[in-house]
Amino acid sequence: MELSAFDLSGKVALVTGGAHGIGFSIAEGMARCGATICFNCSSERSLEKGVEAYKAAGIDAHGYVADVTDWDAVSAMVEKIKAEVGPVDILVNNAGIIQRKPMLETSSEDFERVIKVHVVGAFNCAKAVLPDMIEKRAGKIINICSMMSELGRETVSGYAAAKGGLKMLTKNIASEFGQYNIQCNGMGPGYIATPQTAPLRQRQPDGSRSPFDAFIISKTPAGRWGEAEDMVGPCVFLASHASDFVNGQILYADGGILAYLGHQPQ
Ligand code: NAP
Ligand code: GCO
Repeated sequence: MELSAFDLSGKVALVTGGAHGIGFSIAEGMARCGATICFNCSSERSLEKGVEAYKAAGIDAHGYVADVTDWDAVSAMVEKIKAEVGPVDILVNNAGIIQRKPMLETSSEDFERVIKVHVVGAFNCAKAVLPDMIEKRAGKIINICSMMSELGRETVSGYAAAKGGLKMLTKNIASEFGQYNIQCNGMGPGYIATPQTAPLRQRQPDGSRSPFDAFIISKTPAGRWGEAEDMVGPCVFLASHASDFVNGQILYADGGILAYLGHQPQ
């Protein structure tokens, strides 16, 4: 194998929810490895900010507003990308939301919305890009999973159900389309410092860590929150020829959380 196995030159990558946070960093990293970047988000305001951020990073990205839960919008976006940029070679299903509420206070509508964004959204985007991947006999789909693909915790019933579902959708896409040289894998971030987790990291009035923040640090063998940049290497690997015989796996980039029982009593 040569270093060029990681080269993404000539590839068109669509990163959903790529206007900021983890999606932006993954897209930025893939651009550095040669890919042409397309991203979407849910509002014009976010699109403008995203386009500016890519410009500031020296990346000529193609941005679109499209709600991943809306099949017509996703299908129209993928057609537009095909006409303007080319067929999608790499899809990163990253768009996501979270609601933190005890299960008994969660409405079925709220629960359903979280499932819809993560699971139906990933299904819609994969379904829209798969026909061209099948025709090319090549394609990479990366689903952004979570610690909650494996673990539960209080207040995130919808999110855990969604990320567990996304893990199984990953395995199913791998099973159904592996015959066409299409690989679908998941990348599971640990606890990463992005706007999504900002409420969990809010400092106490005296400047010290909140109990949840300290809890996460103690559960993470690396002893820190992850940065969005930490997610780039695993995703570039899963997007590149270096992973052509890796299919249906979830690669966790969590600083060791899932391997660790927790601090032994002192
Ligand atoms: P973020 O900063 O909140 O970014 C989420 C992105 O998803 C935003 O660009 C948002 O669009 C987009 N989005 C949400 N709903 C959408 C919809 N219906 N249609 C289209 N786009 C939509 O979150 P993040 O922390 O970077 O997380 C990115 C992914 O990683 C999520 O799937 C999340 O669950 C997962 N994850 C995060 C962590 C963590 O610790 N941060 C850990 C594990 C997994 P707008 O810009 O328009 O709002
Ligand atoms: C939470 C967090 C997590 C992370 C992430 C973990 O409330 O516990 O938001 O769910 O965002 O998905 O990998």
